[in-house]
This record gives sequence, C-alpha cells and structure tokens, in this order.
Amino acid sequence: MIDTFAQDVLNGLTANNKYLSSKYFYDDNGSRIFQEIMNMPEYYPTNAEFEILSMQSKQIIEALKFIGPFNIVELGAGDGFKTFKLLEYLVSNNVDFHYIPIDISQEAIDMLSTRLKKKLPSLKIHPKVGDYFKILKENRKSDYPSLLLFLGGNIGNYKKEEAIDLLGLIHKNMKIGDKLLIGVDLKKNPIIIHNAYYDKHGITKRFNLNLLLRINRELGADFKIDDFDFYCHYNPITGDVKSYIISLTKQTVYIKTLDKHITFDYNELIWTELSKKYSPDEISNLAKASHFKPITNFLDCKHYFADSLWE
Ligand code: AVI
Repeated sequence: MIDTFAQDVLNGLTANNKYLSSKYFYDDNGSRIFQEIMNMPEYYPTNAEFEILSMQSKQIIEALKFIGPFNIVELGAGDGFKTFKLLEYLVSNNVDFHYIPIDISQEAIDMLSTRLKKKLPSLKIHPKVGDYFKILKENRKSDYPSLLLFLGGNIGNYKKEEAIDLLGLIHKNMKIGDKLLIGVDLKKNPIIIHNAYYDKHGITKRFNLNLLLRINRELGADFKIDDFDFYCHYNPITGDVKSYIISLTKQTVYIKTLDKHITFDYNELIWTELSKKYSPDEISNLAKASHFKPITNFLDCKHYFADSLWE
C-alpha cells in the first residue's frame, strides 16, 4: 500500500502534462522557506494584510454586529503574526470573546499559545490541533456566534471549483449568524505580482525545488536538483500566477518507493502551483457561488489585498 503523497506524486509525474500539488511544499524545510518568502520585501501580501488587521480592527469588529460574547475561530493559525493585532485590539478594549486557533501542526499551535499567553495574559485561548471541519462542527454547538478567520490568501492556491467546494464545506459547518473573514490577494499592476513570485533572491525557486528534495527524501528518488530550474508567469487577464519546475536536460529519475522510472524531456515542465488573484467583483461571485453573502471588503492603502467579510 502506498500513501497519499506517493500516489499523488505517481499520478502527477505520469500525467501527460506533469504536475505536483503545492500542498506538498510544506514539510518542515518548506515551511521554513515559506517564512523566508513572507519576510521578503517583494512579497507584499504579508505587509498588506498586517496593515488591514492593524489599522481596521475596530471597523472589522463593528461590521460583525455581534451582541455579547463571541468566538474567533482561526483556520490555519500558523504563527498568528497577523491575527495578533486584532486580538490585541479586542483585549485592550475588554471585549468578551474566546480565541480558538486551529492548525494541523502541534508545534505551530504550541508556539502560538505560549507567545499569546505571555503577550496577552487575559486572552481566553482554546487551541486545537487537527481537522478543520471536525473542529468547526464541534464549534457549531457553541452558544455564541463565531467569526471564522481564513487569512493569508490561501484560497488563491485552489482552482475555482476546488475553492468553491472548500468554501461550501466551511459554510456547511457554520451556524446562522456566524461570519467569515477571508484573505484574498487582489489583481494589481502585473509587475508587482511578477516580482513577488519570480523573486530575484531565488527564494521561491528554492521553495519549489524543495518539493523534489522531499520526494528524494520521503520516496527514495534520485532527482538531481541542479538539473531543474523554476519559472513562473502571471496572466493579468485571468489573475493566475502559475509556477513550474523545468527539466534542464532530457533525463530519467528513479523513484524507489514507487519502483518507477520517470522520463523528462529537455525543457519539460512540472506545474506546481496556482496563486490566483481576484478582482472585487470576482470575490463577490466566489462568495455567492459558495452560498455566502458578501458584506464588505477591508483593503490596505495600496489596494493590494482584501480581507473580505461574508455571512
Ligand atoms: C500560501 N500561499 C498563499 C502563497 C501564495 O502566495 O500563493 C504561497 C506562495 N507561493 C509562492 N510564494 C508564496
């Protein structure tokens, strides 16, 4: 029996147009490289969303129209760097709420809880590790309304139908009165987007090639990293950033766990990631397609990024 990762690698690398899913970028090493990406000055989403949550916490909370205590449930809380500003605002205004960060990584949740307990000692925090939907289902039983946070623009990494499925599932696990604040990267000057993904430091290249190293490590493959390169391209009409690994020679790679030889042509591509950008109208359409009602968008001052509030 081979596991899901092995099966997905097999499916992707034996397809006519080769592909690998970007969800496999995030092993320990990949997560560290992603932190480096988020710290690059060219990767504008970090600062843009930080600005929204720092400067507009008051407006966001007012727009919820919650009366009395409520929950803030964060899907994929990670290091909680952006959410901190929102939590800090609520704590310093003595607002009655519970913070429920969810992540699949125990390590990330432990670090987040320790940091928050130190910085905001009066915060009522109930960290959870595990499957988003199971935890959301549990949360439906709460007497209080919830604000769900799905930040960072992760929805952009899903194809349209997949995004609608995922959001539909989130919707199914919410109760009447709950709201969702979702981070969405906006269409903008293509040069800004190009520089954020095709970065001159080569960090995004390392992020992509790490996927081949992961296959070497976990599936006993013999990818020679120097024989591959990285390319990405933004299409300002569709809003798609598509990332690829390029084979620099005609070559054969052996994957031991799969007992499979994979051949690559000279300049053959492996599609690794979609990072979709939306216009405000497209955000509304996405909300409606997944059974939500869009309320309002909170934008940073440059209009690079939106935290969109839906009910
Ligand atoms: C996690 N996700 C929103 C990032 C993005 O912008 O699509 C991942 C990333 N890929 C390259 N740079 C950042």
